[in-house]
Amino acid sequence: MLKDKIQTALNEQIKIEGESSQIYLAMASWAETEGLGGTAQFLYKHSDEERMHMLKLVQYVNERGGKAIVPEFSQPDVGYKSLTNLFQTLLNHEIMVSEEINNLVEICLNEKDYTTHNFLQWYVAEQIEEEALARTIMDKLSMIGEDKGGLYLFDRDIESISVTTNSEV
Ligand code: OFO
Repeated sequence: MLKDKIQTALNEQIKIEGESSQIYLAMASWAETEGLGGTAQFLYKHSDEERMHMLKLVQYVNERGGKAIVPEFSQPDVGYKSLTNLFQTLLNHEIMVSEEINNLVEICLNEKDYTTHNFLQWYVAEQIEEEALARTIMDKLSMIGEDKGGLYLFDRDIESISVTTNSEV
């Protein structure tokens, strides 16, 4: 049985993962309307993966005898100044999510809930990968600068990149 404190913290994380999915969906849609089809596909996949992260938490809470709360979401930003601005926003968001996961891990340790602590290790590993990928993308974009040919290749290549590379969701 989950302690109330753990259940509340997990439900907050459910909301964060769902919001991540909404944010990346809005980013994908923006990229699509800017003619950046590869980037849009990458972000649509990323949005789906965040939804799976949310789902995994919902099922975990319910399996442990708790009650998952399906949250309300606010509308995400729908416009970006540039691709660099979009991916900087994504990187900042992932850094925030990593901090939230770390806080959750700390709560589990304080509450001696080692089962949830173990469950959360998948998220800890996932955040390392997501942050690293976002930083690599930012490095590439800063190399490309205003070069249209570089941007064309970037958009073509990013479509084949997957965010989740380890284990199943
Ligand atoms: Fe759920 O991994 Fe990004 O936010």
